[in-house]
Amino acid sequence: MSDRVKEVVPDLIYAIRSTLKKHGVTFEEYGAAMQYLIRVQETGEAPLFVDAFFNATIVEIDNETRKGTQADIQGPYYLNSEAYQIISERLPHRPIDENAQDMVIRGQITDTDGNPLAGAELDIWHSTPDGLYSGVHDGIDAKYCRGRVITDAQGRYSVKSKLPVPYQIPNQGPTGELLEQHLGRHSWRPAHIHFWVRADGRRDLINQAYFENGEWVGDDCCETDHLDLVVPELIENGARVMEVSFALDPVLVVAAE
Ligand code: MBD
Ligand code: FE
Repeated sequence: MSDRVKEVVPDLIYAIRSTLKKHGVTFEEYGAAMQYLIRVQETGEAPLFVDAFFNATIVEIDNETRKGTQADIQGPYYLNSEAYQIISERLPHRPIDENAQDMVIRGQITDTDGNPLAGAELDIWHSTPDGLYSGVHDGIDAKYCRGRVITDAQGRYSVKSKLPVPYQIPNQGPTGELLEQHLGRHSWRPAHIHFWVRADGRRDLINQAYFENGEWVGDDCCETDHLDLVVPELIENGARVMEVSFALDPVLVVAAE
């Protein structure tokens, strides 16, 4: 790891220095940037800020060595493994979301040859129907809109939940402010469902599914263009069905030095 730091960090510093020189950055601007970074830290937006600008690049690199389903950005709101209880039927929702639009998320996990993977685990998380993440925003209990499902003998899973909506990065915060006020961009992500899929002998896959015809699909402020999983519109018994299947690559074998 420390060898990697020696390899990567000097290049990073060089790239930043070249940019500062190219634009003749002044003391005043240097100070403003410093204050900005302090604000990112103080508002707790460091994970959001880093993911908004750099997560998609790491995903791009990771995808170069995948033959199965391509990965997508994780985003800042996974929390940790302990936040995920095994769910057999439905992800918990807040009592106030009882009348929100129902959703079914279902699909199959296979290897890259199409063989079903039984006992694969999916951690699933998404926003509340009013665009908030549990355990992160407004003191919402971390159990809501999160859960772990296990595939059956055919590699299939199915879980109910409530429909998420497009997500706006808080625009009073430094990340949203940079996007909107200083870069002239917007701060919206299309509605999405996050997945972290694991199976024995397979490479972990972090992914997201999007809604066909959803607002901001293809115009994500986090610039992820891995929209392989834009799920066609399907309604069954009043519930929006999200058919989301994944083909998992074998674990990466790193060549010995
Ligand atoms: C999100 O919900 C998200 O998934 C990402 C990647 C960034 C900000 C908010
Ligand atoms: Fe998200």
